[in-house]
Amino acid sequence: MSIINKSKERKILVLGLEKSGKTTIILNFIGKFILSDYISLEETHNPNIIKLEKDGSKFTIWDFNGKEIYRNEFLKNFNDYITNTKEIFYVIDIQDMKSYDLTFNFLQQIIEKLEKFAINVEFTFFLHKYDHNFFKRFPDISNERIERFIERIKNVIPPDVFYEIFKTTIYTVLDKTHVY
Ligand SMILES: Nc1nc2c(ncn2[C@@H]2O[C@H](COP(=O)(O)OP(=O)(O)OP(=O)(O)O)[C@@H](O)[C@H]2O)c(=O)[nH]1
Ligand SMILES: [Mg+2]
Repeated sequence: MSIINKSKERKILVLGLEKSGKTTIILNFIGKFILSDYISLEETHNPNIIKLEKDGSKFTIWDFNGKEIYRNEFLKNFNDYITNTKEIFYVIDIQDMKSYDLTFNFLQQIIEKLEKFAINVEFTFFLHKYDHNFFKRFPDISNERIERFIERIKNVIPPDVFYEIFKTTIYTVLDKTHVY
């Protein structure tokens, strides 16, 4: 794999199914911790491009809408979107087990395109909505399914592609205030 990224800005595409938490994660990334920003979230106007500077680096973040129509549009115009991309944030709603196959399928199609056009981008996977009470509501079996799903993801990524996998939830953004 070769090419891409001549630009100094770090271009990140944020992809995944609808309502998986992409915009939430971006708000978090840009340091917005105001609760009303999260509660009032609506589906993303596709794509929403956000420019920001963080820790001395410039970022351009492309926040996509995860509905099928927009996923197909993304795949159709893949070359236009992927130009200069350094990294893909891939967001998965870990609670939405019935959609595991669907999101895996979308990921697979993205990887096939990257391989076809010999483009190497880094991946960060967000196994999102990993809320603590989720595991209280579901027994161990859910954990096993998640582990199997993580293995599927690992197996589909080509060996020369750098990736990281994180378990995330908005509920760990906790502001602790000393009251006495
Ligand atoms: N339980 C739970 N809900 C979350 C978490 N993160 C986000 N949500 C909720 O999930 C819903 C969808 O979040 P968004 O960030 O709008 O999802 P999106 O992937 O940007 O959705 P589209 O733009 O429609 O593709 C919102 O109601 C969020 O409040 C989380 O960690 N746990
Ligand atoms: Mg969104």
